[in-house]
Amino acid sequence: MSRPPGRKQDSHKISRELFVLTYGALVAQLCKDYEKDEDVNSCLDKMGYGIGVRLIDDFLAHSDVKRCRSYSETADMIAQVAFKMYLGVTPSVSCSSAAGNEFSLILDKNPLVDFVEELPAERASLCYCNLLCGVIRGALEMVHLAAEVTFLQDRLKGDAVTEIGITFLRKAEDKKAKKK
Ligand code: MYR
Repeated sequence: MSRPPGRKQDSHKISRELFVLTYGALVAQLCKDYEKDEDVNSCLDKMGYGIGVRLIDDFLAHSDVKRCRSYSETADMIAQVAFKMYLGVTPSVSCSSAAGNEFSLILDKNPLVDFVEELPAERASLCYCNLLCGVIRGALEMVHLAAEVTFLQDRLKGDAVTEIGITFLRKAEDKKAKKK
């Protein structure tokens, strides 16, 4: 039996909406469980890390990407391939350090907050989407790239854009090589 056109797109939309709503329920539950925003943020980051270390296999299996030769290529791949694949958006990328290891992903649209108007006043330090930082950190670690990933700006907090900062840290091998 043939499928009516548009059906697949509809089901993707529904599952994305379900995912976004489920994510909101998760954050709401963590806010009940933890009084301090910092604890919620850290919990989301840890959960994201656990997802990232598993997600990388799926990403490499389905994206057909080659090994990146620079931090810049890796940042572009995260924005153009991974974000597009899993969230349906493509952040713009800019390098923010002379050393070439710090990048910003700027999201004009963040699907994870589709149903969120604003953060409650008593949750001003909440990084609502902190799970994403953990996902990126965990995935990168699996390809031997240590990185710090944090939200630098957040539209939910009144900033003009949402910006995720990725700082690639020196690889363990680089440090050993320098000591010799
Ligand atoms: C390589 O050089 O071996 C490839 C590096 C690929 C890194 C891909 C990291 C994926 C991050 C997933 C983020 C998903 C966010 C929704």
